[in-house]
Amino acid sequence: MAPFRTSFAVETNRDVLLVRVETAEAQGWAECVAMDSPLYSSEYLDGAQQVISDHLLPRLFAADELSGAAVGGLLAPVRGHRMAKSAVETAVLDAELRAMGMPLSQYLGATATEVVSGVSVGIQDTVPELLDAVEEYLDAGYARIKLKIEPGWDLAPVAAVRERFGEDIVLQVDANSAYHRADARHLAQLDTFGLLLIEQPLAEEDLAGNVELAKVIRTPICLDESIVSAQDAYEAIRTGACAIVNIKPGRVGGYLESRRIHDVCAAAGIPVWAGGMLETGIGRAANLALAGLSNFTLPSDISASDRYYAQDLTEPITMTGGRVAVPTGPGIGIDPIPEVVTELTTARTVIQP
Ligand code: OSB
Ligand code: MG
Repeated sequence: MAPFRTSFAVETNRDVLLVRVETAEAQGWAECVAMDSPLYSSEYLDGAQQVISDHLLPRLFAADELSGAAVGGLLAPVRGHRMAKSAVETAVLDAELRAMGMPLSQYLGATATEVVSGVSVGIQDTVPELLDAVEEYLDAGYARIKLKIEPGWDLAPVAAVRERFGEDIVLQVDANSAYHRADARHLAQLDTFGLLLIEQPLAEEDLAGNVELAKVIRTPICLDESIVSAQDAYEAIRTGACAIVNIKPGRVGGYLESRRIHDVCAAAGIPVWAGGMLETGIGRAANLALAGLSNFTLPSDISASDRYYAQDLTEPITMTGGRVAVPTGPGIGIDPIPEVVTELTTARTVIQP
């Protein structure tokens, strides 16, 4: 993949953990979005793999009956590890829905047939390189541009993009928690650029900091890392810590918790959009199903497969006219291409009851 730089890391290769569940009726697939190192959040790939094998699956094997809806309760005694839990729950749900012939979108209650597609643009070495990258995505048809920012790469790149592409492009920024409360006045200078939102300006734990920040800046604050449950979303909204929520199923423990967050936000009049974690087609397809819910009113970080991957694990997900179609097949609605998975597989573990 093309290198993707954020305030927390540079990603040039992605090791992907796929979970495949086999039941008597069907098989189900899911992608674990944990990254190599615990820099975006505390979870990381090897840890996720270990907690799935040693702590999550034994709890499912011990259950008399299993359904996607039951997984959350069975895994609740295990603290945290939401990305790992999400992968397990989604694979079980996918198998169940494939056996029933029901798309995940329908199961979740989604009605949209396509989703407005935005693209996340990493931190570049120079502003001209950034402008080239943004131009390429706008030419491709992406409906919204998100710029990764960090101290030293914020006002100037945003100003340059506005200057070059005008007021009409939909633009937002993501700090991945790189700023502090003391940076409020600095961040307020972003207000002149008409940004749709600023994502996760402060530390994951500093919910109250956003309440303070919101008194100083006019750009709406959207939370990503800080929201790991529906309860968090409720609390952030109640206290005024955010005006918008980014929902990532991995971060919050799965698609069912994602739907609860969607519902909490909808009830409070808070718009949501689907975040991304550089997923392959497996994770991307499931995110599309979720993003078809009615309160996903802002463009999502669900771009085409070719934004990151020359060769996806599935048939490529494509974007046309700034939109990506919600899959219509049963379950997540997409399958890994066996030869591609075989070729790229570096390790495989079979865990049985
Ligand atoms: O903060 O939204 C984020 C990628 C990896 C980890 C965190 C984030 C991101 C992105 C890219 O912004 C989203 C995508 O295109 O998948
Ligand atoms: Mg983010």
